[in-house]
Amino acid sequence: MSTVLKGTTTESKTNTPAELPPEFLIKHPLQNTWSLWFYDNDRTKTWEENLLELTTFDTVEDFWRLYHHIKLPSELRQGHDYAVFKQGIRPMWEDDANKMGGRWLISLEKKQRNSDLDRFWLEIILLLIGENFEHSDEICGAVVNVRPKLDKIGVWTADTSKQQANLEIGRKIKEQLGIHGKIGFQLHRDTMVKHSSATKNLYTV
Ligand code: MGP
Repeated sequence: MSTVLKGTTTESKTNTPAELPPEFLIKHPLQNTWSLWFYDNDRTKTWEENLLELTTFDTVEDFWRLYHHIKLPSELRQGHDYAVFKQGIRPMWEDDANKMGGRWLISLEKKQRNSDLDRFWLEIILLLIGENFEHSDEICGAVVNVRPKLDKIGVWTADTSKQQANLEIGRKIKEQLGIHGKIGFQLHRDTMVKHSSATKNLYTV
């Protein structure tokens, strides 16, 4: 966990809970419980062994507390990932919830690590946990890969055959992130067996 925690800072003195009005103590529940995963990239371990479920959260307040205590994607070491998935779904192709699914893929150029990576990742998490898609039930989770070549953010959905739902999700992602170019949706079963760096798109928006 220390790899993802921000350095300790001296906390400013805040009011104790007893001094706050009651409305400040109410936590706002999320529709789903979400898990935060971290991919460690330890070369002595298998891909699956490197995948660690760090914690879960199910309120708005617990999300922000977590968010402020962990490193931003741009602060992670290259080769590391974060994933935020609905509790019970592992961020891997093999999970039953992902087997028939795919991902909307946002590839970022190197210079976008400074300008866009952290902002895009936060926007995506807020879209997910706020259930801001018309077809939120189709959402499994999202992954950010920090890589020397291209950083990537993928939004994973459950069923590639649901064209309308997937297109709605893709359009919403583009609109929310302010992306002007095209983004593509790829089947996990194609990504799994790809032989070149490019996997063909099933949908583009
Ligand atoms: P990656 O971490 O998703 O992308 O996959 P990266 O590092 O940018 O590499 P590229 O291939 O997209 O250019 C890297 C490798 O991790 C894959 O080739 C697999 O070997 C392994 N891997 C990634 N995922 C998401 C899975 C998964 O869901 N299941 C399994 N078994 N291996 C995976």
